[in-house]
Amino acid sequence: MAIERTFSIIKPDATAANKTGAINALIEAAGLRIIAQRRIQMTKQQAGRFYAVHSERPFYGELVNFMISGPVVVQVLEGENAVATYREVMGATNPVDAAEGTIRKLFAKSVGENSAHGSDATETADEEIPQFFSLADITG
Ligand code: 3AN
Repeated sequence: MAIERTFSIIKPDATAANKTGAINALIEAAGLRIIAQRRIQMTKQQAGRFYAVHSERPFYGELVNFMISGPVVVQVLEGENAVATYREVMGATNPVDAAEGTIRKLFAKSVGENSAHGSDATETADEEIPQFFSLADITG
């Protein structure tokens, strides 16, 4: 299996609920390594660019405003099949559909305030990681 990197965001609902450590424990229990991590307040411009792919969706404005409503923790995760592994750890987008024991089942409030972001492909991770980390920030 391939060692991959994926980009993760612990979203404002989860930082407000003080769940950063609990989420990191789930990430590490799944065999993923947190090889870069920073707690930041996203700007509207950063959030707008990050979610630009959803700019035509009706929830785009709400999503951008939510992502700047409080601090987030941006991360680079590394491990075997990191993209798919982390999406399994996160669970389905809507917490109602998320499997037991996943981040979204345990902590998410709604489909919008859903506690975590994870890249959907390695190509996406390659676009998302440099928006928040320089190469020098990442020590594998
Ligand atoms: P995922 O994050 O599981 O890949 P996407 O790519 O479909 O899900 O959606 C990106 C983000 O947009 C979600 N994490 C969620 O925060 C938000 N979102 C998706 N669908 C809705 C919706 N119906 N209403 C509000 N926000 C949504």
